Amino acid sequence: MAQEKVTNQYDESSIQVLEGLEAVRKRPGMYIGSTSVRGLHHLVYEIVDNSIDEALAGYCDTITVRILPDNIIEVEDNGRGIPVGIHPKMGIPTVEVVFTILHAGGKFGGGGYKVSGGLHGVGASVVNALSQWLEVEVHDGKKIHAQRYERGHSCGPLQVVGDTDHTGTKVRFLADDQIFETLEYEYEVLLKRLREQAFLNAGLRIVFEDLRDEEKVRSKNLCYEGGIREFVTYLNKSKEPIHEEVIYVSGMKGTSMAEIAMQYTTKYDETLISFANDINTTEGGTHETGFKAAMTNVINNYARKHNYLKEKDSNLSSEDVREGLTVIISVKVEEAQFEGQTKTKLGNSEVRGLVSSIITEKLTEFFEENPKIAKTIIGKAVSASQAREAARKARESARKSALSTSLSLPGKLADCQSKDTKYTEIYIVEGDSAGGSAKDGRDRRFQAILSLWGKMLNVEKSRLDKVYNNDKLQPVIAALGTNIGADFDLEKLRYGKVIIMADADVDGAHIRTLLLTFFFRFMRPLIEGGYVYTAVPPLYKLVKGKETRYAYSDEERDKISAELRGEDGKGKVEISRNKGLGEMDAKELWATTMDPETRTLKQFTLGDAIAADQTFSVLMGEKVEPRKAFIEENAKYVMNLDV
Ligand code: 1YM
Repeated sequence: MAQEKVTNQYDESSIQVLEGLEAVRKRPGMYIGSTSVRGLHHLVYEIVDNSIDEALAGYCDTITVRILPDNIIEVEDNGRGIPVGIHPKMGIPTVEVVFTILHAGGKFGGGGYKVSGGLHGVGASVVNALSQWLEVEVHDGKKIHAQRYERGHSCGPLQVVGDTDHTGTKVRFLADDQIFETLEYEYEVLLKRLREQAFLNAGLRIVFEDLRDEEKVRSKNLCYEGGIREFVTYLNKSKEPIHEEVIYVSGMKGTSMAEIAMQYTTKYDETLISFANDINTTEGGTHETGFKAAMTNVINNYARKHNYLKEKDSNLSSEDVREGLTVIISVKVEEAQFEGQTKTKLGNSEVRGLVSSIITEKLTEFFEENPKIAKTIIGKAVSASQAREAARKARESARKSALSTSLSLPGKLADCQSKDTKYTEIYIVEGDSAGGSAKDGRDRRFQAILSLWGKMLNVEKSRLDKVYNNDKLQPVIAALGTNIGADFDLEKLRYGKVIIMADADVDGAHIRTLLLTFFFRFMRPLIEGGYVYTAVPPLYKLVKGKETRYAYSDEERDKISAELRGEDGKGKVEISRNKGLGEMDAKELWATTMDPETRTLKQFTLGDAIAADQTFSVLMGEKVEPRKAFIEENAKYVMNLDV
């Protein structure tokens, strides 16, 4: 019905464009990427983008985004309000054109930086087409003009519905359940994107409210006067910067502009996030390549000029100069070209030169004015370069020694006879006495034992080169045969199961955390593939006369104890706590912990490994406060472990 009414209003040429909105419903993926929860969130971004355009044009300073009950979205801004006058070509109010006609963009109003791949207000009609209903309200300073649409078609003419004393636009919509797999918005996902937009538009206030559950109302007031500088501070809040001030440089050329904010931390990885017209360019592009090339040049030139690099030294690499760097690059270009698989790669070639010249001029200037900061940064890059060189050497010597293959298997490895990974397993055992019992008690046909000794390695503080040379982890790498990091090869794994066997006390927990963290960071496919297990030794030993039984929990202990006493409840059952693996003899260890027929194994998941990794970071990292908090919080747990 609604459709008939609408089509009657238009002339021939506009009927053709009307079919455009049907095309959006037929192939939604082409317009918003997908109909999954991702596409659903995209609807919100499209409407918010129009408000942000208005902010960029300088007419709007506050945007409110609300998730209302039943997943209705409301976006409101205090801009000029979408024009309500009759559109000269279409003969209907411009606001109605904006919402009901799929236009190419750029035709309505000019100037400013175009977002969403260069289309102005074009998202509004797409959102409308993909909504069960949408209502728009325009405040023009005097009157409120309102119109409602259902699945893209207006339900009636634009009407004045009241008076107002301000200007702005309010849009409310319910996504179409005929189109989307789910209508449930994720608060955190929307928050992340809105926060990003607030950082990118310094001073713009974005209020975000989740009003779906009246008992769990969430709201955020996002406004950052410092813009992308504050973005860097925000990203570094749990890291340790090596210089206090966030470095900020910006510049313009023609109608394009670029700004860059950055700060180095003690971390080893790099966080580089780039935007073009407020769109996160995850596939990179010319702004990123310009930045990287110029950074490398500037830092090498400065290092040579001030003698941090001697003539004989080779240049610092592109990776070296960005180790531990957190950087935001934001560019605004009038005709942005988005390329790549997901249209998130910036193609404009002039931007490479713009970013590169800003870094070359302004960063050099900054270094000359702040020699202390320059020295710190170059020191970091030089040590990155040395670590890279050391890692390369260690890798090479590891490769060479791997040539003498199984000869280089560690001395503490008691290998098994079978080579068939369908059956083989390796027990990694902490401590020599437990290792001895395990070696004697095992089924040598398919069970290998590796005893670990030597100092504990602080993985958090180590780079790859230290891992290669560490006397505790080296035997593990050699025994498993897979190598590590970029050289990891699952095909070369020598056992079908990797079983960590350690005591149920603090030391045992420590070695488990260490190994799991190590696997997580350097042999992740091992955990992802479900190859890593922990053996579960018994907690109690129960003896009555000649009969010995083992219990793995308190409940089991009580049950077995009752069984042993028998019906008459007579006879003394001796119950002892298992002190440790080292105190079991070979037979006991086999019967309780190693016999595939009776033992319990717990398979480690990626979740366990991530938790271990975090525990490790906290326990071994450089920050004292979180470590203290962690230990206090877990004191009870640690004591329980320490049986
Ligand atoms: C909650 C969504 O869409 N705000 C918004 C949109 C527009 C304007 C202001 C606007 C733009 C211009 C002139 C111009 C749009 N207008 C158009 C079109 N908020 C929201 N606020 N006057 C007002 O660009 O010249 C498209 S979007 F085409 F009608 F001008």
